[in-house]
Amino acid sequence: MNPYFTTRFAGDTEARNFLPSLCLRASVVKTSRTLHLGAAFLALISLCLQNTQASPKNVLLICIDDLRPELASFGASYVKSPNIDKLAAQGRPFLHHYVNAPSCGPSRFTLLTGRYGPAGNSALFERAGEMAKTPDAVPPSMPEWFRTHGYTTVSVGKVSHHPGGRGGADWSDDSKIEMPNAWDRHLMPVGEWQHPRGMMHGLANGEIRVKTGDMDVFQSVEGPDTIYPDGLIVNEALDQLGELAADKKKPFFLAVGIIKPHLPFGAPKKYLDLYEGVELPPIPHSEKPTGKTTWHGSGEYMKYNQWGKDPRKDATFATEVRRHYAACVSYADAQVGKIIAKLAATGADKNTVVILWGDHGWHLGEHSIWGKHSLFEESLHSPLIVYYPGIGKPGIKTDAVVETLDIFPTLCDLTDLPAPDFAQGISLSPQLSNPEATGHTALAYKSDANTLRTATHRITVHKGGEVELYGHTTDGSETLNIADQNPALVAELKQQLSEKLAKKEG
Ligand SMILES: [Ca+2]
Repeated sequence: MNPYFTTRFAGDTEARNFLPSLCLRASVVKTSRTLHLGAAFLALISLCLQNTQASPKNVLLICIDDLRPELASFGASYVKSPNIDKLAAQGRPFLHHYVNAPSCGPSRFTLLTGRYGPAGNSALFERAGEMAKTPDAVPPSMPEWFRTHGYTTVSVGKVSHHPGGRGGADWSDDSKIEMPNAWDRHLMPVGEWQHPRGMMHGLANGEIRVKTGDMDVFQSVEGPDTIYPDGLIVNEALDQLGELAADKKKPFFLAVGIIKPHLPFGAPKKYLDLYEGVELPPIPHSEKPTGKTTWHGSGEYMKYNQWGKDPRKDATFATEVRRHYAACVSYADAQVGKIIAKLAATGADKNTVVILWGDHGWHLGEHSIWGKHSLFEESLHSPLIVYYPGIGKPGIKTDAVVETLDIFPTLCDLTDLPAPDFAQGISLSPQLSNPEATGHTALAYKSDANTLRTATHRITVHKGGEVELYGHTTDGSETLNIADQNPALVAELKQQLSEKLAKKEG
């Protein structure tokens, strides 16, 4: 028996049995047949019916790959993201949500386990290896926590690092599971793309990445959504949503992972057409930083075919790349629209918590980086929206600094599940009740450096001891390292960073 479940099940059962036992006592009251007791009985039985009819809340988690918080609802009016914006208008947009690592695998690790983890992309597979060796030493993942508390858990698309959650050469090996015990079903349609690995970097009509240098860095082919991989993923998600909502006996935890706007930037042409005549603002702070930073040479991006061009040297081409990224955002946004519309069509929208989450940001030329993998704001800042029926102050944004780690305890709060005491985040219930509520610091890490974002500063400490300190109260560009001028603040923030890292290692 996993020690993380033993005591929690007992408490949970007790809590859920409380209302029915109250109703039983009410039926005893009825035997008195006095008028006032009869009225009290009717009132109480009505209350009991209301409560016993209230099903546990479902969870719909929408993960979007490499999505910058550059959306109309987050202040970028030139981006066409009407469906995400509608969700933001009905829920709580978190304007300062930070991921715990600037890469898919380790960022998704923290979302799905509620714990800080390794910095590499194989973080969840490493965890699966530990589970095989010493299962009792590994706390349950978020979907496993919901599953063992009565939920049907399903993932479709890229939720964990590998779309579909399997390893092996083509990411389709049923004997290599990325998150054991997590899902009742973990699905990844592949269509013409042959396998999940083909879908991950697929372009139109089944083109899969064989040699990266032969694959175009962007593309826009005329056709329906299903000529690119996310169209298939979302069609499967709609089917699953219909099936899950029809099951009135069990609540569901459905996670849907949309792959765009991850590289290569391919989307149906109609989404690129949305940007016809739209002027993108200039790239802010596009200069390569001086001094020790986490700047890198944009290796992931540069591997693709760019027809001999380079956005770092060619402003016209840089704009073209940015327009294709924006087209991919609009394509992903359209998929979100379909999922939310289906949720409403099933009626489950009245009883479902919706989370929309980006797994990290992406530099579109800021600091002369085209990609993620840095510890600058652009890599770590991503969209987070939380929605549930009856949320107070819908659409009011919060500036509280929060981190991905916080999502697991938040979802437990919103669904009345027991709080997972092994999870390391902090519930966002205060910000959901009151958008003015303050947040906390956000930790992020790479193998060779760690960073802490506060409401006013970012400190980055390299393994070699070098320190970057940036102010965020007047200028968010992170171009001026003020560490040398602020030794006392550096010492204080290094201490805070050490405390968070101790929690990570603990
Ligand atoms: Ca990603």
